Amino acid sequence: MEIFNSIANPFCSFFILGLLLLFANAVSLANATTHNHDFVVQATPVKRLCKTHSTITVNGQYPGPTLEVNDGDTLVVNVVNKARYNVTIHWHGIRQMRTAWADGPEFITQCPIRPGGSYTYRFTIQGQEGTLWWHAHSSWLRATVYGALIIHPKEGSSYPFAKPTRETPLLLGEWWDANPIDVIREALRTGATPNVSDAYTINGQPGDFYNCSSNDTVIVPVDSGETNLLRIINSALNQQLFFTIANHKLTVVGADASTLNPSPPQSSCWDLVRPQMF
Ligand SMILES: [Cu+2]
Repeated sequence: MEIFNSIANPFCSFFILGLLLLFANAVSLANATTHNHDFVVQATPVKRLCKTHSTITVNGQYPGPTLEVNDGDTLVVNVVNKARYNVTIHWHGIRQMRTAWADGPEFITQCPIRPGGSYTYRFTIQGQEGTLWWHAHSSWLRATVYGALIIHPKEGSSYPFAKPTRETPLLLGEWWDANPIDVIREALRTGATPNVSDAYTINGQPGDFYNCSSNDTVIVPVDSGETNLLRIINSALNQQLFFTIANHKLTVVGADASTLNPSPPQSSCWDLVRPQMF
């Protein structure tokens, strides 16, 4: 009997500890959500700088859809390739914990999705919050196949700074008045640097300095005195970009899906080393 007790007691404590761990795990997973999305990669007529191109997009949108999740959530994205190029999607800045095959760079973590094929990415966001982005990781498809990936704090927790009045994603990009795939192919063929882009874009729009663009400038409405959270993504391919707002100071509260604490730096201009996200 005594022998039985000395074995049974430690076993019993391990059993209870195991039950407690299981329970704690279930509680932490209770609020986590699984987000299902379909990404159809397809040629879409897009008119910029007075000319319509057959542009590769996701779901016909340029830039592509914005994904919004909470820390702890799972993303399931079924990518269907209806374009004539190979494609993969990279989830830029996501720490792929035990899901390295979902990272996306072609020929590094996966074979490309062939025209007519599909692939489902599945991963969980763990311990990250802020602004990231997703983009194609095959050739130069990422010139037009990209979008914002916004990670809100875990359900029930808040930002470590005052709640902003508004949140606005700003995706800075480049537009070629040509097929971007042709631009990189030509550069590889000749050994020269790729042709520079024909316009810089904000949320896919070149703005009113460019031809045929004056009606499509991105306008973010703000009221005097309010605090705005700008989610700035440098989705340009080749250029280093600088971001500033005339007569305003910017406070950086986070970078690369981490918040900066406790005293965020202030400046009037930020240098965005590609492809950083603030
Ligand atoms: Cu990337």
